Amino acid sequence: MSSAPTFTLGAIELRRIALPLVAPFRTSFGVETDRDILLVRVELIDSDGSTTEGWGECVALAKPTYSPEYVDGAQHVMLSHLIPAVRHPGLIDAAGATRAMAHFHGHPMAKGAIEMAILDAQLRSTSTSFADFLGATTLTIPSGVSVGIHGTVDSLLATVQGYVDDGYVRIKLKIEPGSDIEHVAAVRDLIGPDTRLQVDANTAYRRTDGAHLARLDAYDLLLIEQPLPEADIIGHAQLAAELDTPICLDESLVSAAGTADAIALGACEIANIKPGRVGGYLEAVRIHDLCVSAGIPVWCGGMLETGIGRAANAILASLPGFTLPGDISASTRFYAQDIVTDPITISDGQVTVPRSPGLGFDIDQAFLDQITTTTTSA
Ligand code: NPG
Repeated sequence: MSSAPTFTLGAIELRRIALPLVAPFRTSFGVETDRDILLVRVELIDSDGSTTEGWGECVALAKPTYSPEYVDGAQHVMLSHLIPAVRHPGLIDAAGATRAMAHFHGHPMAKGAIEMAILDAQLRSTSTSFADFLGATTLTIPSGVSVGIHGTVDSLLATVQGYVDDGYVRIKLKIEPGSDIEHVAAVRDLIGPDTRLQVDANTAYRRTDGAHLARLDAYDLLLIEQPLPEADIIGHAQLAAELDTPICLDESLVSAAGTADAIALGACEIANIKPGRVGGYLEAVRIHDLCVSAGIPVWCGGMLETGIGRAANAILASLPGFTLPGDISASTRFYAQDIVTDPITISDGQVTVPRSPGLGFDIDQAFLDQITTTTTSA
């Protein structure tokens, strides 16, 4: 990564937008039907006095179900603590902003969205693409899709067939006790042995479920993601020894240091990297780098992002350690209309890595204004 110039922070605006999902998305922790999304808009002023706008997307959900953060809380901590801290140093860039927020515990999704907006503006101000900033050269990445828990096997198979027809190269099934072995068996039967398949439990099992989860070994899965609660690193290491299917961590990994520890303990055979969960794209790159050094395959997770986060994730996932397809599906997988004019699409199962200046998207201002519920200056 090249070093960045420093800027003065101008206006900061927090926007909330309301976007319905094209279909309900059920996981072991609940059902999402509509998104209430917090966006951060910053203005950076460079040494010539010219102003550049940048956008960040906070991936916190409406309720603290995936992790402790939730969208109202994220907005509160930004306004009360994080933004005042970032304003304090005077000159700033994305890495400096993150350092300025570091003394506050937790809140990685809120911190990550602020860092993201500043990174976007700083790259745009020098007409640099995020891909060039990262040194990423891959032009396209394979696209995987995440499939929610379905009430019946028949409806699950109909949904999966639709995604196979759309060209997705990897299917991820959400599972929970009671909706697991039978669902996986039926989907493997439908898609055949050659289509990549993995499962995500979102912490729904316990250490004592090892024998049950070992039944998944029969279905040649790429991985099982986060079977146990996030704090149970030792439990994941025990499961890794019990199962042939590799254990992948998601919710447990909130920093590079913690990821290194989980790998050292044998709890993390594959890593899901989600920039929002780890406090931003810069920490995500550090996790990528340490996983590459440790020989741990990584892939890029998703948090139902709009075109802002989806573009940035596609660029991150073009780094060489991302050897498994990520949850970077077409925008239409979740949204009928996106807030960018250049939403992520798939073609032959691939997503083109954005290369425009900044994080790789252009805001559709008219649509954004139409779906904005509140705007707050900070
Ligand atoms: O493609 O953006 C996407 C969603 C991928 O399944 C996905 N995300 O735990 O990984 C997850 C999961 C999820 C996160 C689901 C938040 C619901 C909310």
